[in-house]
Amino acid sequence: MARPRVLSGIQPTADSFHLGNYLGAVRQWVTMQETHDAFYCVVDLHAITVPTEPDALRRRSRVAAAQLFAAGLDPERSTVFVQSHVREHTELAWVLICLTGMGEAGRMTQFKDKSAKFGESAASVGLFTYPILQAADILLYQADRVPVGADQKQHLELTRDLGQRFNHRFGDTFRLPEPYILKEVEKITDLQDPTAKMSKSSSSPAGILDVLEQPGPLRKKVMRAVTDTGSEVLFDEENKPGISNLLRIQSALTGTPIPELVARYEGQGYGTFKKDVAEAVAETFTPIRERTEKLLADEKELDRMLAVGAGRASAVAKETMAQVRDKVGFLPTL
Ligand code: AQP
Repeated sequence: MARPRVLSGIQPTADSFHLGNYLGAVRQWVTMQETHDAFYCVVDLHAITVPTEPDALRRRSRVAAAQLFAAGLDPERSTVFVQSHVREHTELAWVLICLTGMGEAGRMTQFKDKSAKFGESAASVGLFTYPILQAADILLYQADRVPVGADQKQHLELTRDLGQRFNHRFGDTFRLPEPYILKEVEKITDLQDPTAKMSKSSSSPAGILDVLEQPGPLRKKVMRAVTDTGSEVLFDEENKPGISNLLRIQSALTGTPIPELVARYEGQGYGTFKKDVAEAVAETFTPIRERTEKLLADEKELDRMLAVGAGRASAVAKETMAQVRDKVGFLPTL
């Protein structure tokens, strides 16, 4: 039987992924390549929904791709590609935009959060239609599962709605994808503001743990993470959001269940616990950083790997798009 298909994407919006991206998404991607027909993309078209310098975009797209391979994606088993290399993403997005109601798009909370930064009228139309492009990314590949963090739940609901609407109006075309969200790591929070999600664009440098950061600064940041009053290491999201976030991180990185960690650090205070978290973060990130640096040292080879991914992705995307064109009523090109 054919393996279920997985599709996910990540934005090249910073010079490094952070711990939230890694635990909430990339680590699942690596695991899922063992059991799924895997498609993963660096979503550069999404990145330009906010003002972006061309040189920064080029650099960050390569850095993002290199980190994906360095984190364990195997180019033989996973199709890793850059979104803008496959033209069908924008083409399908347009068709889906025409099926989306203004009110429906206006309910997307990520747009509200992100546009608040510029003021809603200064935000681009691209930022407004971001979730529809995301729906196109997913539907184009007939994905069964989409591993993401909790912040993407609403966008996946829109994806299913649009897929269903298209199928209903034009006949069965798209597979409806299920989100794949690991509860334990669905929202890694900012070290300085443990109620907010750790985010490339909105966390302060002290609140974010970057995959490509050196072990020294990483350790320092964990040791300086905002903790809560009291001194006991307990999992209590409401009263101890800082310690609870660190417990979630430590549990995910070491594979130790949270109750076991709580028992281990009983009576030891925050210091010992934080030191161990810092160690686990540095140990996880160091080999990924080293492999990323190696991959970036040979840009030609990295670009070649991405071209192979784009070729495989295009073959699938073209097939879906041919059906869509015909069903919508576009004339064939002779
Ligand atoms: N803090 C987080 N905890 C768990 N998962 C997270 N993800 C992001 N932050 C966390 C997941 O990472 C994947 C890729 O994210 P993205 O690049 O599409 O951008 P995002 O979700 O908007 O993340 P950022 O860091 O906040 O980026 P910017 O600042 O560029 O918008 C997604 O699966 C996401 O759920």
